[in-house]
Amino acid sequence: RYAFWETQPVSQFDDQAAAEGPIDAPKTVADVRQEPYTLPKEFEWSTCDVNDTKTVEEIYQLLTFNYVEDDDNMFRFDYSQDFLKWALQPPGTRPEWVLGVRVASSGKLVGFITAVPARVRVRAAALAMVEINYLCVHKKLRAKRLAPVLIKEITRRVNLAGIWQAAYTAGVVLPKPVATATYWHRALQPKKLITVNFTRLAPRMTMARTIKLFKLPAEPVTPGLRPMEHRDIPQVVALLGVYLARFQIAPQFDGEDVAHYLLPIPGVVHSYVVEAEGGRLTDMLSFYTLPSTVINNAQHSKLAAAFQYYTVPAATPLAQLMGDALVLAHSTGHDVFNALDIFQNSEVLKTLKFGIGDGRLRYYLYNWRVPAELQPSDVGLVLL
Ligand code: NHW
Ligand code: EN5
Repeated sequence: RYAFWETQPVSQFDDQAAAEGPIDAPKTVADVRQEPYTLPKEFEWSTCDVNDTKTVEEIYQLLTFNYVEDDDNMFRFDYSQDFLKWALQPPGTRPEWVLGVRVASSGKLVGFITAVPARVRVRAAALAMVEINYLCVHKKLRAKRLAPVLIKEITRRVNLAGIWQAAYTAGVVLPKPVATATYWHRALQPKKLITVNFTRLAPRMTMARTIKLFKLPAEPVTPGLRPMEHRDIPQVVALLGVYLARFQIAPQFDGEDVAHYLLPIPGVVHSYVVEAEGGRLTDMLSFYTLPSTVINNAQHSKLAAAFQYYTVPAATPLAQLMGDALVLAHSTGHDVFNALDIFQNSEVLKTLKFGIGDGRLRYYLYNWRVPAELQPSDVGLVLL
């Protein structure tokens, strides 16, 4: 059934109880194959420099036309070039982990996969990992077994740095999810969402009543809420450290990580802190901008989605913080706010008028076994 994944050090569906921890026998960098894996002869490997304007444009084009779609092929993610440059260069980035496949004769980019370093805690174990993302094969080259070669080559390149575990998410079912999360959606521009068939007018609802139902205030309600700044980094590290400790799987962010992943970047990542008397930060919220192409619609070609990122409720209730995130996403031009049922979100999604989506997001670990599948509420990790 899974000709490739059965050969990999991942939990299998029929795994009998085994000890928590690595699946492969321990290795050293000296054990790692030195030569790149062999591609079919018409293709070649290409390390992609995202700071090169031409290269990032090529990556953007490949993903915009060939990356993830919903189950009915109505929307396709449209990660911006600024987003990709941000997501692919966190602290500790290695250039050889932005891996492309090109057609040898023309140089056309037709395959892609990336790894970024991350410290991720899985239950009691803090692991030096990579996060794998942006696996993509051009639509015309599907089902030719290129994906397994991309995965093996990025694994080799990561292993050469002495890293043996990875975390990744996917909509599809593979051996074997560590958790399965569900997407929820909160309409910010209901009329547009209905026009593009992202959602439908509810039975016995008029457009006017729908617009009123989803109307949001112009300003957030939390006193002291303001955009995050550089000087906030130490306090944000502390807030996140305390909060993420509750989850069974969560990143461990240091100051450099927080600076990279959370300082606001216009049109990419939006982060706000709640400042109390004396400059003490009590809570934070963040979301990122990830538009989708609307695949076949006469009126609109893009959908502007905001995705919940890291949110830390402490002095402010989660429902209020998330409510303010909706207000801020609305006022910055987003059409919909998406969140998963991870963190403590399940407690607030319905109250905030989120509706359940048709998409699932499975969380996976490479070369790490957990004793049992986790609940979405055990997950404190967001991959971009
Ligand atoms: S999930 C998004 C993945 N990308 C897309 O869905 C874009 C649209 N689709 C495509 O581009 C986020 C192609 O359909 C892809 C497959 C490239 C997906 N993950 O080449 P073949 C990520 O980026 C397996 C893993 O013939 P294709 C996370 C499939 O089950 N495996 O198919 C990425 C089959 O294996 P099997 C996937 O359609 C994590 C084999 O690929 C997969 O032309 C990567 C078929 O290959 C997916 N999303 O290309 C793993 N989709 O066993 C990282 C299909 O069933 C692991 N497959 O025979 C860790 C590595 C690092 C470790 C370091 C210690
Ligand atoms: C790597 N970082 O399925 C991630 N999106 O629900 C890669 N559905 O937008 C893997 N089908 O439910 C990502 N509207 C996997 C996700 C792939 C994309 C995906 C889903 C998530 C989605 C929308 C549109 C569905 C169109 C038809 C959806 C209904 C929402 C509605 C909101 C208002 C209240 C009722 C429900």
